[in-house]
Amino acid sequence: MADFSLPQDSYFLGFDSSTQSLKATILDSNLNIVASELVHFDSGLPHYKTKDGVYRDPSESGRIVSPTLMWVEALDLILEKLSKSKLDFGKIAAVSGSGQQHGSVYWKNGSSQILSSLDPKKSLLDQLESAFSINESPIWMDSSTTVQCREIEKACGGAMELAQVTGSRAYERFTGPQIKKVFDTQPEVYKNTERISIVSSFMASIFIGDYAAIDHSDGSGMNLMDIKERAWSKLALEATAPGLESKLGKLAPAYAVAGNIAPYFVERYHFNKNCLVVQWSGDNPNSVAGLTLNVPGDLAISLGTSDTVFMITKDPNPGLEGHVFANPVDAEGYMTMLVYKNGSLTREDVRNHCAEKSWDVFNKFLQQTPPLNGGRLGFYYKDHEILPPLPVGYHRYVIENFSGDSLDGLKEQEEEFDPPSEVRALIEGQFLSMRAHAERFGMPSPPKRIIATGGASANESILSSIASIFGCDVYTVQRPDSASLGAALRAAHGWLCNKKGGFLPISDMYMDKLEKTSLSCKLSANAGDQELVSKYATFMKKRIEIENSLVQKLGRC
Ligand code: XUL
Repeated sequence: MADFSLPQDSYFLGFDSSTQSLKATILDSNLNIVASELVHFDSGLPHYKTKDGVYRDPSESGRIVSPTLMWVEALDLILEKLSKSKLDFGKIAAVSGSGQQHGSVYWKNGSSQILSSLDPKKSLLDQLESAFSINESPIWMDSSTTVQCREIEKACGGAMELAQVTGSRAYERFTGPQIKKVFDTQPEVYKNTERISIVSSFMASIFIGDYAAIDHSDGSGMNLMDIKERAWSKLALEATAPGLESKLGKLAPAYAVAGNIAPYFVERYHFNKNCLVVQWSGDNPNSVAGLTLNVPGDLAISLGTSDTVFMITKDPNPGLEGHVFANPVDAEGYMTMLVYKNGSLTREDVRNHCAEKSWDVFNKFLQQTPPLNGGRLGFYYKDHEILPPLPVGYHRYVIENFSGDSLDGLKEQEEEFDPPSEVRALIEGQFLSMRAHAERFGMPSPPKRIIATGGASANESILSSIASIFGCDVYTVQRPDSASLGAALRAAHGWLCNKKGGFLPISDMYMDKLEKTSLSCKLSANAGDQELVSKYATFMKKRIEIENSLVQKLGRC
């Protein structure tokens, strides 16, 4: 039998170009972390004057962008920082990465020339300064393209039809509607653009010194790809903008090699010239890889700037809610995902307002309040929410005399709850919403287990609320960033697939040694008692009724 083990004494480098930072994780050939690094955009590159890595445009409602060049500058900076780790870059066999999903980069006509001749004596910033036809990339937090969404859905025969082809109905942050907005509002700029990358393929392009393909998984987040064919959908392309296919270039599987590393990195940072650049993908697909989510019925919850819920499936069933993407480590499988825009920034907002800006106080409040919060239900949207589609606003309700079954006497409440109840209403609200929507999207109830990741997964009080609400054990992973770890793992997977000359199941790579690697996970909260779980089910039903009426009153249909 051929040997498909990783070469001893080699490293695999993964990045995560996310909203607030650029992170890197290096794995050795036993899949253990040997180095990691981070550049925080607001503090590490303060001259861009971003807040949380973004600009929220005060003059255009919902417009949220990031300076493309900040991502470019961060790349040199993180490589300089990593070189100080004394790790021999010459031993890095493959590089891959994650990008925040959906964000788009517009390369000006003629820029492929600049990209293919990067001079190692100059910085990336100096050389790419004039490479873009748009300097501020629209990102996933943007919600300014509702008009384009409705037009695309209409041209494709309706929201459901678009979802069935591309895996999602049209969403404001998805790349297709964003590109359509550029075409509709700045046709000259669109004309002056030779290539449109998404954040993942953009970073991969710099690494190979050429335009990289868009991988199938991140490509599923564009409203442009036929997820079953894993090819551009002609119908969606035509509904979006003319001449788009040539600006997007090719699609490729996530496990494919995008190219060899460019001479810029060989000469400036001493990478080996044979180092492979494996296709970059989205942060969420890479988290699915990094969390080793291999069993249907497992649920992963990532608690970051956005909160996301993932499941894997062989049998996609896209609908009007949630998303279906190609699974980045299964050539034929899919992953399903729910995304909440109001994640950690909203938890921080409530913490700052009600809990003296302290997580200790926040946790104390969570522990001292009873489950079901005396019937108090809260909806907290600091940013325009994706699921459900609701504008900024905080809404509070009380079910009087709530004992876990009777739902009579619902009252809307204008004023805030007392601070401890406010904290519980936020946390219960976020996870009841996740449970309700995940059940609608096919999650078994209870799920087999939950793997929690992201910043807030370090918070034990939050984890035990999750265990009580979902009624299953919650595991955590001892790693800071599953997206960059997942990218490093995929770098190794891509390296092996390349050696084999085709797809290899990723589980063959780690076989039974998972527990001995940095990919292991530990039990952090035990399933809540089943009586409480069913009371939460009743509470959740009420929450969904209120949510539906809020959407009817304030949201889009
Ligand atoms: C996914 C999404 C966010 C970003 C965050 O659809 O919009 O999770 O990927 O980086």
